[in-house]
Amino acid sequence: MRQYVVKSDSLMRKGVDYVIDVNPEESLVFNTLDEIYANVRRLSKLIGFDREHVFQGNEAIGSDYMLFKYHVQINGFYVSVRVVTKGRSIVRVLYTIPKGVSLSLRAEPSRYNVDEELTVKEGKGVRGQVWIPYPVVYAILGVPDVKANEWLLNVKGLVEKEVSLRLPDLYELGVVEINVDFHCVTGWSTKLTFTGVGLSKLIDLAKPVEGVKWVYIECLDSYTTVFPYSEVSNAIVALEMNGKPLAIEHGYPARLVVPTLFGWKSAKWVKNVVLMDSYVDGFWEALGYHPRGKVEFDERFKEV
Ligand SMILES: Nc1nc2c(c(=O)[nH]1)N[C@H]1C(S)=C(S)[C@@H](COP(=O)(O)O)O[C@H]1N2
Ligand SMILES: [Mo]
Repeated sequence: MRQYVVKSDSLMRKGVDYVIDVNPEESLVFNTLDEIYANVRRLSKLIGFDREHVFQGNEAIGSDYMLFKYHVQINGFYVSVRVVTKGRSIVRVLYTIPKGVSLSLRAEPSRYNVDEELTVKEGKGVRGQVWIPYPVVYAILGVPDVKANEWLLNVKGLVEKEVSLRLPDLYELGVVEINVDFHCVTGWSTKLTFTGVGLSKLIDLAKPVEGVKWVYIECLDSYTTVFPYSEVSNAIVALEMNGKPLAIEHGYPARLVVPTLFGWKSAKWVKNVVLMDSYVDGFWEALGYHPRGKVEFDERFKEV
């Protein structure tokens, strides 16, 4: 088993000090809820966390994964325990440790090898999605207070010159309209039309330097996410949805749309596009979700 400490600025916003990401490595097979519990308690004890876990519920994530949730109360704080299963095996256990809880757990700094995660793919296609007529609104860190006049979209990181654009500047770059199948990792899909500027157009203005591998996104609500640089050609900075300016809850003034990747990569209220040469978790990635999230490979959770 490997257990890593994971930190994320956006999780901090939710009062989470750090996450412990446990990858059991050996195959932990279960048939009943009791067996999941017993396996997870055993892993918990191995990291020095010997407390009763209270079962909260579970949900299907696509057709291959289930997410079982437990919590443990410590001095009035909740440690949440998220157990990712695939078929009849436990693939990951994630503990979110809130600020204010002092625990000394056995975990090491992350040595997560993201390159390993991106290899070995057998494009089996997306599975377990249900089509719905309109997208469900998510705002895990709340809908931010947007001042469109002051808003700037910045391209920074490994660039020759940082670029900052206002909303009218984006329209001046020229917009395109795309019809997309939008897939949320939790299992719904919907058809949408977006109007916006190709992300590569913005990035070209900033003249990226050699060696960029990842795009890290920071939003007004402190939400963050990340995806491979090679996906930029599929992405747009959307300003309109279904022919109307983005509604505030859908990301006004601008959101990313990366139709080849699951919905959590399509960050709303986007503020900074940061080009990087190495991988850093965003909000959901720190909670076990996939670094790439490619729909055609059904990439929902980290597995290595
Ligand atoms: N800033 C921000 N962007 C976000 C999210 C969020 O909570 N905050 N949720 C993501 C998820 S999980 C999905 S599926 C889509 C949903 O887009 P919608 O809220 O416009 O339907 O937004 C993504 N972008
Ligand atoms: Mo989602």
